[in-house]
Amino acid sequence: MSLSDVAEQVRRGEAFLVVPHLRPDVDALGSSLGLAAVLRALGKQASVFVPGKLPRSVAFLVSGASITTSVPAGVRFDATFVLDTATPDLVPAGLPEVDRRGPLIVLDHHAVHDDFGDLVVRDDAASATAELVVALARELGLSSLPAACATPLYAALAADTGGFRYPSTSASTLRLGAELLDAGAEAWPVAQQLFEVWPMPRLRLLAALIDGLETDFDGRLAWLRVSRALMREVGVDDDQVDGLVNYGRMLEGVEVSVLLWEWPAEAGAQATKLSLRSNGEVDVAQLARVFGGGGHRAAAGALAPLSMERTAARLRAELELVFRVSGP
Ligand SMILES: [Mn+2]
Repeated sequence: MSLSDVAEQVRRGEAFLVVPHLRPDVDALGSSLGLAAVLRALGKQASVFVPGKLPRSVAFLVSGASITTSVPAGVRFDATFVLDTATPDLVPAGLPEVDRRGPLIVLDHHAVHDDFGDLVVRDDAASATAELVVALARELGLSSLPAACATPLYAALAADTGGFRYPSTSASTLRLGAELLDAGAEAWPVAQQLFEVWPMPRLRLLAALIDGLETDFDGRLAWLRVSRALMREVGVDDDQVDGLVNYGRMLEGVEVSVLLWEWPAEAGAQATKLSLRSNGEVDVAQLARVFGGGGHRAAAGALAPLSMERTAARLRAELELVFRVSGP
């Protein structure tokens, strides 16, 4: 399937539902807000549906009524877009029945993913899902990008490229960034929201994490662990743990950084969230796959229905194979 099929659906429809993945990150929500702005610029109706509590890290993207926490009643959508979502279990619950939501259109850039959706455009060469939103806008004949999509799409690009640093950053990524600045995005305020202005509890959590950092496999692996007890002690919630795995990768010699994160489990069950980062040598998306997750070569994650210790043991066994193959 191609963007022209998706564009055809848009041309034929009037009202669209746009949904980022659960606990949306900046690319998921920024792409959703950007797509809604593109659809509105074409004279369509668009609702961005984000149920539940909005992660603090993406709150800066939202103003006024730009998102809704419940699907508007009585509206029949011509299609529902699901953005930046690798697996169906990351699609939020509460979507309308199929006769009210229309076909499910997936726009995504995850290399490792499940197959779901009625129309799927997935390009793992795209640095962010935001790139696909812009490509769709062009396919739909928008000659310039509407001002309302500038900041959310610029933020999405900057977030998923680590501030235009990761190998996914191409000349066209930078050209698109420039175009979004021309359309009204501001580089420094976005960068501050993405990479600076941390609340004190998050800095304290980082200090505790670095304090507890352990290396393994002759320094090629960094382990970071976050327990619920530590989170309570420093006063952070789950959305402030996101992204801290990157600090393990900063240590010289580390090829893979693992953050194990005790997940709130129901009815006595145990669960552990894994965040994985690599310097590009090891494909951590394949490791995440072992635990039913997905992601990109250098950044991936999963939720394991296991205790932290059992998750660590299972992952270590996998890593033993990986490191044996790739050699020192
Ligand atoms: Mn993304």
